[in-house]
Amino acid sequence: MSNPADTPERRSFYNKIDPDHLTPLWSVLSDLVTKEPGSGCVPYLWHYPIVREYLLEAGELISAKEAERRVLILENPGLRGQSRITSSLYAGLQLVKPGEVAPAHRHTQSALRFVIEGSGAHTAVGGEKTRMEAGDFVITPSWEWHDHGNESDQPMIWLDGLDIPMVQFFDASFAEMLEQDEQPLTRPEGDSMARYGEGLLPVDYTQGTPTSPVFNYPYERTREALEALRQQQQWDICHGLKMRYINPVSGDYAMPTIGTFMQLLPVGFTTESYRSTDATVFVIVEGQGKSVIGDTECEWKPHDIFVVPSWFPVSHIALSDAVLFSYSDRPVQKKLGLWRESRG
Ligand code: 1HN
Repeated sequence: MSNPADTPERRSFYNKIDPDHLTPLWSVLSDLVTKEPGSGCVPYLWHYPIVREYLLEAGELISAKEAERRVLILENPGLRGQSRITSSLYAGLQLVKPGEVAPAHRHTQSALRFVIEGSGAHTAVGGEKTRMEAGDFVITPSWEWHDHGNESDQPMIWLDGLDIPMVQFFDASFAEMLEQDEQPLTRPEGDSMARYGEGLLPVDYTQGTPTSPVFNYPYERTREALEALRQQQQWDICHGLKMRYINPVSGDYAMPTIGTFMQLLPVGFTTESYRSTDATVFVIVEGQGKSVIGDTECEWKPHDIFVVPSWFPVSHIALSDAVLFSYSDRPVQKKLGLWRESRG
């Protein structure tokens, strides 16, 4: 499919209608309705040690309080200047140093934290504090107050994943700061896990929002589940052993706009080529290996971050036992009836 050629008569017609804010569809149709996905989003891998150095340097340049959030944005090389790692999602690496506070605010954008490094720093969400460890997946639902602090003696670094481009697309951004740096705590630490995350729910509980009421999914539990399941040796040819994080109330994804996943690939495992329409951000939790994304080869080590664009075939090769966290806009595409995958 290509657009009809311009002729002098046609161009003069286009120029004539232009001041009235009109433009011909036939000149742009094949760019609007493409045979296959193709946004400009490209495969790319960020080596963690490089970004980590820069982030620590940023830590000498500006405080978490002054920055509000001290973050280096991971910008897809094909989408520079747009604060996007994929067309629909944002990613950044955030540093909170010992003694710092990232002040309380709230916004309509939903956020996930995936903890890369450090131990014992906290985030407070909706009146409850949770201490974070490497590998934990932590949620900040839309419009919940959240602030971060670090009472440990080491810097903490995590990946922020947000649905910023989606909210931008819908022009539905609202945000506000709390007067105090830290929100008042109304529930003890562990309350939401006990209430919602133990295979139990308060007897008359009905959920008001689409986001999981569990807001910290500790890596310790996730890793234990993967380890128990690997004993079965039932490997999916495209995914190895791959689980999705759920909202225990509905069984749906933990967040309405972002799907999150954790997978284990045993040493020597090579996945069959797989593609899907949800461009996906991967974080290496454990292990070493390589992913072939279209024609691009990405060699990875722990804490590296890479992106697989929509409809690019991907195959992973584990050179040691490997654990990969990933996130994408799959819940949205599925709800809209848009999501497609192709295996093998
Ligand atoms: C945000 O609230 C956080 O709370 C991190 O840590 C990154 C990027 C854009 C908008 C809000 C946070 C963010 C953000």
